[in-house]
Amino acid sequence: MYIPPNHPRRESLLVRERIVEGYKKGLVALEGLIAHGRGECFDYILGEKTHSFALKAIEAASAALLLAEHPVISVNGNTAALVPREIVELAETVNARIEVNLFYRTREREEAIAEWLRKHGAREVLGVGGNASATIPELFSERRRVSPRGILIADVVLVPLEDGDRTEALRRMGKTVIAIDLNPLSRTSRTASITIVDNIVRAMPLLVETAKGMKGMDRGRLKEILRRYDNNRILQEAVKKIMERLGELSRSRLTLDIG
Ligand code: PTJ
Repeated sequence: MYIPPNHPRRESLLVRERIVEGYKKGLVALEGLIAHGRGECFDYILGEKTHSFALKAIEAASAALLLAEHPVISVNGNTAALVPREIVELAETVNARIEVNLFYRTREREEAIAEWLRKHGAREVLGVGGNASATIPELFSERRRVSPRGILIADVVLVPLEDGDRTEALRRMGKTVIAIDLNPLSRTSRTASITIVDNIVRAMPLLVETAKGMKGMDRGRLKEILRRYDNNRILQEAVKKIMERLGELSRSRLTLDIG
């Protein structure tokens, strides 16, 4: 679809087109389009920019990934469609494995996503077909099926656009869970160890850049960053920002002049 360069909602519409394209390519679930719309709504309220609470979470996430022994990036349809290059770059930077893990799992979509990631440079993609032969306890969705070389043994898992049940199950297994979710009130956001409240299209490039920048830091400094990090405070800051933005808007002129 052609979007004029001066369209006021151009950036958001271009991202929406990428999700639709992802659906047409067989990467994104139909439900993924709805999930994206929910994200758009929060992003709109947050002013479609990265705030300081997200930057602090990105720093902590980089520290956790760099300190991890078995870091894993869990990839679903929306994530694959929006940030395939960044997934591969982050995996290379922090030495993480990439695993496809779908809520609405089908063999076709699993394979299409793995192929798409390989096309963007991924050397190995776990979680496809018989490869996902282990099970996460207490989880009943298709997300329970994981790779014994990936999520099952991971100590740190990055789960962009996740569902609450699995975040909780992974935490119960003692893993550090990093979420990227525009909704600071979602169960995922509230259950994760580190929540990046930002759009994945902005957060992932920043996460790659930050992790690259912190790669040379000594482990003591990385541990100190993690020790000081407080996810509850970060979520409170995100909710405060939403209130602030709505407060400002409620006091401003809302009607638009058209002539
Ligand atoms: O590919 P599958 O089968 O694994 O399915 C993936 C979806 C995303 C459909 C599935 O995980 C799902 O239904 O997710 P939920 O429960 O709708 O949660 C998605 C969360 O991601 C919501 O809290 C949204 O606000 C948030 N979100 C949506 N788009 C973005 C986002 N957060 C950050 N960046 C986005 N672009």
